[in-house]
Amino acid sequence: MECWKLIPKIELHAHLNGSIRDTTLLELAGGLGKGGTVVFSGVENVILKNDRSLPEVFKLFDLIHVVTTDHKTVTRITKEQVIEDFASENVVYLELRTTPKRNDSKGMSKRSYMEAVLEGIRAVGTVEVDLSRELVAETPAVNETCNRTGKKKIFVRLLLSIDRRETTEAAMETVNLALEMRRLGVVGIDLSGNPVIGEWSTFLPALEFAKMQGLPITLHCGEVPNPKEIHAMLDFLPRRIGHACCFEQEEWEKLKKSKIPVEICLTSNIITETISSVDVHHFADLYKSNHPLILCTDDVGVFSTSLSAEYALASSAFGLVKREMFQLARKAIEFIFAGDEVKQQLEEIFASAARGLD
Ligand code: 6MZ
Repeated sequence: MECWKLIPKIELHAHLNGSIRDTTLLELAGGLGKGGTVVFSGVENVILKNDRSLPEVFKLFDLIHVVTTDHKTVTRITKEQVIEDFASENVVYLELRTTPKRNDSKGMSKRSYMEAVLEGIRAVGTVEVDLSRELVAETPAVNETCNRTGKKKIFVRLLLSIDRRETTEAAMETVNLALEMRRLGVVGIDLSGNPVIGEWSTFLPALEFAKMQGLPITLHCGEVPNPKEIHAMLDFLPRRIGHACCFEQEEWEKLKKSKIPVEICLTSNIITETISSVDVHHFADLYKSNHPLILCTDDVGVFSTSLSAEYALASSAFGLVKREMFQLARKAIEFIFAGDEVKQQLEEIFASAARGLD
């Protein structure tokens, strides 16, 4: 695993509340258990369960949200669990996605939720975080994964997720928030949530508006069989899609023609049984066809994985050697939502790492 940890990596599909360590969730649930808000033993069983079907995953998310959704906790999980954990994996660019949440009982609006996320990112002290274009302009370019102080450096950008349970108005509120927060590191919009809930037509007006405003969009697409929706999503021409598990021949043809990059989350797909085993995973065909793809984690906490573990799995399952895996990681630069300046800096990081390969 150490060799996969050492190569620089780009993470483009990671959900904030899915990326929390079990130990932290248990600690937080323990606190709520003492206050009588949750029954700790029940929560413990759900958190420590290893095999999770797709419907069970969404029940778990509802539970995680009970445990995490107050400003202080959102700040903490962003700082400790997510940014520091990804940096320790040698992730050099992280596009972290999260669903802005309104929670009246905690005095939380979608905006104040996002401010708590930003506070968590800014509070990171153990690694140097590059959060927005403005900061890049102020800081001299550093071409290595470590800066002058010897700290690791990670670029972090945010995607705001629209949950499939939301109304058109709520989705529009998220898009407007993303537009307002563009200067603060928000680079795009994601559509996610339980794939058996909600209609494409509900989210389309907000997604079209986002596209019109120049916000890049990624869609969870084909996590369950739904040919009509898959076709509509591909016709929308998002900048990327996630998963693409339940495609039929016609959909594969359309996808390949479109060249829309696919965010691949191997362990997530296997644990949720959207793909029966890694040897029949569509990664192999897409890779062979030279279709743009990016190896990602989805939810490192929920699926007990890491980006290095996903690289190790892909390498062993599909017979790819270190240099090929390195190229796969490097190619992801093309598909990030941040601008050319960041791409240029990432190119330099990978060029420098390539010299030390083998
Ligand atoms: C679809 C997923 C997901 O936004 O609260 N999410 N949506 N498919 C998946 N694959 C298993 N994994 C996570 O993070 C948790 C939310 O991300 C979405 C769900 O809406 C979940 O509630 P945030 O930070």
